[in-house]
Amino acid sequence: MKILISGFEPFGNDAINPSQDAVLALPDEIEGTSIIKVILPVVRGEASDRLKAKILEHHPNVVVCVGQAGGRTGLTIERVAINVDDYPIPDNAGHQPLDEAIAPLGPAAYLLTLPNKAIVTAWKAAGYPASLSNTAGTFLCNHVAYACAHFTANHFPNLKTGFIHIPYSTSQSPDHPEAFAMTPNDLTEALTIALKVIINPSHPGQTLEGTVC
Ligand code: PCA
Repeated sequence: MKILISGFEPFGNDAINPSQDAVLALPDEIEGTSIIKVILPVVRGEASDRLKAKILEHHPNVVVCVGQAGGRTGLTIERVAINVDDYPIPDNAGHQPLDEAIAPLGPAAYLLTLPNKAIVTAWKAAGYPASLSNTAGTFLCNHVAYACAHFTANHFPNLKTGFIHIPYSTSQSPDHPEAFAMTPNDLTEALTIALKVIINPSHPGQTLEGTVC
């Protein structure tokens, strides 16, 4: 089994993106499963193109995308990605589409297919604040989640895809003193826990074969 996991480069006013650091800190193998890592630019089009190229290169069984959601007060896993680009700030190349479709002929939304609730349960059991989120926003994270789901629905329908938003890391606390943050080690551990749930789904009613939301 192979899992492709992506993080993002820093964007906006932040010099660090904890998703990049947490993804790169993961081991190359967990419980016999290869963990393939890729860091995506925060640039419309380029981010999903790089992810699609990695899918075509490695043919993973699962794709887990990870991004920063500064200001959230815990780990969140996304239930849905919507067919909307409506950027609150410009991306790293200066694009700021407003109310545009990601895929003009695509469906309005995709329900993502990771074992969301099992992952939230495992995070909570490890003592981390965590919840299922019903919006990935309308910036690059939602864009990549949607583009990945759309691409795989059309080309690799058995491939499971999903999106994890992590909060700020404590290494960003000097710039965001009031915001909730987790240590870099805990963020990497949280991703490891999510990957272990995906590798060994055991939550009743929710496995890789079917997500009960
Ligand atoms: N977070 C942004 C884009 C990149 C990232 O890490 C988002 O939530 O859309």
